[in-house]
Order: sequence, then C-alpha cells, then structure tokens
Amino acid sequence: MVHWKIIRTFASTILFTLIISFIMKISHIEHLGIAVQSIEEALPYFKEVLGLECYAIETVEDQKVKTAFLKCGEVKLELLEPTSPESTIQKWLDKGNKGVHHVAFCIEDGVANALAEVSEKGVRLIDQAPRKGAENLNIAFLHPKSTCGILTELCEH
Ligand code: CMX
Repeated sequence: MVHWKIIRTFASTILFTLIISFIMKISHIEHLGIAVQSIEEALPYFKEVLGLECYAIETVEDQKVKTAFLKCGEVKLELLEPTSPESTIQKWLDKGNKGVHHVAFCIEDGVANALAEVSEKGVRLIDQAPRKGAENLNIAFLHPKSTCGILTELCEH
C-alpha cells in the first residue's frame, strides 16, 4: 500500500518536472510587426531608404489589417495598416503608439505544444489554440502583460 503511494508521488513529481522543464525550440525571429497608419506612406522609407524589397501585400480580414511583407535577411518586417476603426492596430495607434507592435518567434516543435507549455508556466494566452494568420502560418498570440510588455506571436510554417 505504502509502496504504491510512494511510486505514485514519485511518478507525478517526474511528470511535473518534465512538463516544467520542457522548453520550446525557437529557430529565429520570424517577423517584427510594425504598425503604420498607411502602408502606402510608410513603404518608401523601407524601400528607398533601407533598400528592402516588399514581396507581398495581403489583407487579413479577421484581424482587420492590411499587411506588407519585406525581407531583411532571415527576418521579415510585417507592416500593419488598420482596415477598420475596430482594428486592434487602429486602437493601438489611437493611444499614441507607433512602430514595433509585436515580435513573432518561429517555433520548431509546433505552436500547439508551445501554447500548452507556456500556459502551464503561467503565461496568459490571447489565443487558446493556433489559428491561421498572414502567409497561411499557424499562429497564436501571448498577452503582453505576461511577456515583459512585448506582444508576442508564436508561429510555425
Ligand atoms: N504591445 C505591448 N502592450 C500592448 C500592446 C502591444 N502591441 N497592445 C496593447 N498593449 C497593452 C495596453 O497598453 C494595455 O496596457 P495598460 O493596461 O497598462 O494600459 C494592455 O496591453 C491591455 O490592453 P487592453 O486595452 O486591455 O486590450 P486591447 O484591447 O488594447 O488589446 C491585445 C490588447 C494585446 C489583447 C490585443 O491587441 C490583441 O488581441 N492582440 C493580438 C492580435 C493582434 O495584435 N492582431 C493584429 C496583428 C495581426 C497580424 O499580425 O496579422
């Protein structure tokens, strides 16, 4: 009887330690999300001053944003223009913010696994499960209140 209790306690301690010690694998910063009021007005700076190429423009209806992607080595810049006053980007700009809005990390072993892990570690999730974002990536956001003030996106290709 006592043996079973000891074994059960030991097993659950091991399981708990495994969950806590599992750390997601981030391969690189996938992109930086940059909020702008107008992509048309912002693009000349990125193209003509920084010399970056804009390779795609896409509207993400459910996020109420138009996006423009520029490649900067392995990292992308995602310009985000609100398409509605209800857009989170418009609300963020209206509060006097501008520039880098979020940091997106590329996760090697799956966004769903990473969400389960960070949630277990007490991080507040915005998305409870991965969903489709721009460029058809699986994405999920973590709340800036539990990520050192950085709105964090996890994504996988
Ligand atoms: N970076 C850091 N902090 C931010 C932030 C950001 N981008 N956006 C909001 N916050 C802060 C606010 O300043 C606020 O802080 P205080 O309470 O100290 O003032 C706090 O977060 C909560 O703000 P809120 O008013 O309660 O919530 P909002 O309605 O502003 O929503 C957030 C904030 C992060 C939950 C919302 O923006 C969200 O769900 N974001 C994820 C989706 C998203 O950003 N989509 C656009 C990009 C889509 C894409 O890349 O395709």
